[in-house]
Amino acid sequence: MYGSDGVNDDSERTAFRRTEKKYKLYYDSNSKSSKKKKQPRAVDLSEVIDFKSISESFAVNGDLPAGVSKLERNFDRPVFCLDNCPGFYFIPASLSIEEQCRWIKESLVSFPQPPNRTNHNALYGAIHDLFNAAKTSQVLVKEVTVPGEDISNDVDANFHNHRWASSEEHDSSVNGGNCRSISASVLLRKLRWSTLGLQFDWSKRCYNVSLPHNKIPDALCELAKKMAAPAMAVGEEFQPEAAIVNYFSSGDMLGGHLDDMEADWSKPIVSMSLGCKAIFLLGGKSRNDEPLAMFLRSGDVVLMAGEARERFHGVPRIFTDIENADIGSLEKKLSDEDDICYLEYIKTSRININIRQVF
Ligand SMILES: O=C(O)CCC(=O)C(=O)O
Repeated sequence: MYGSDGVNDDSERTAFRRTEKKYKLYYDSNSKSSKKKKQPRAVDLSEVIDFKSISESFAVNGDLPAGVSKLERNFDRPVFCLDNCPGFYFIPASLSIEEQCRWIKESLVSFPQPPNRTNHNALYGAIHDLFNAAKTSQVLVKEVTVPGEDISNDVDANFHNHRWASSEEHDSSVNGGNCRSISASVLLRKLRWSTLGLQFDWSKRCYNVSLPHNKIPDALCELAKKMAAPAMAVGEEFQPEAAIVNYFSSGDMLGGHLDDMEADWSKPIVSMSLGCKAIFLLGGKSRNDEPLAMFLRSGDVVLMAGEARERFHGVPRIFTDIENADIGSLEKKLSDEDDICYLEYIKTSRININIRQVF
């Protein structure tokens, strides 16, 4: 799902691709070659819909721009809709700062814990306690126990028999024996997704109900049920059965796609944004349809249900620079010594938790 930096032949072929390219992070070519810090290429953001300012002016004078309306439904904050996109709902600043901090921490500490799977499973097997290991500068070590084994020819790169070791311990074992290692902080930076509840099998693009899994934590279920309400038929309750947590760092993007593996598309996907600001593209049923671009900030919730689920969507850009990341309140809230490790991560990252009813 993550796009690469490479500009390939069909990169300009569809309207969706062209818009992705417009907003994607590129560095100015002349600053790349110099010794100076690379500068992101300037991009025109004037066409990006900003629901924060829409919400602020709506609160002051009740005005809304053409094409945007407020859902006439009892909810504890304004829910905005796009007139040309039934089933799409935007709830700006829906999560309190406390909720944002809580779910950032859970996303880093508990969501990647087995039996939940992450992108690291394929290469390293199940990894326990990744965030704490990164915090304490641990390295993941695989000891090669078979005498005479040639590591370089070992095609099975799985670290299934791994353990965490301190750097010093690791250094001494390197001196004395045969082992491979990777630091926890590198693995944390390379964490791209984790899955909660029913586990999604990316290779087959389907839910694999036979994979071991835990239920989605109750508190997240309750939150998702509450947030889903504007998109649910009156009297029906959303049933959270699976969630995908996406982790983005600077330069990462989520290419245009559909989420089409759930049985009942009338049920919403509840999508929560945490950390650095991003651009979200909402396209049409074909990649040839021109997508709308909108900002997603920490605490925003998006619902996609019914017809909106047939629309291509993606995230071409996250902003990690101080002026644009828009995480001032999070920075304040996470400034205690105990929370610095979370702050360090989220200052240059974005997390998206999207929760689904599968059946
Ligand atoms: O990161 C986001 O806001 C969107 C995530 C998404 O579209 C997905 O995981 O299917």
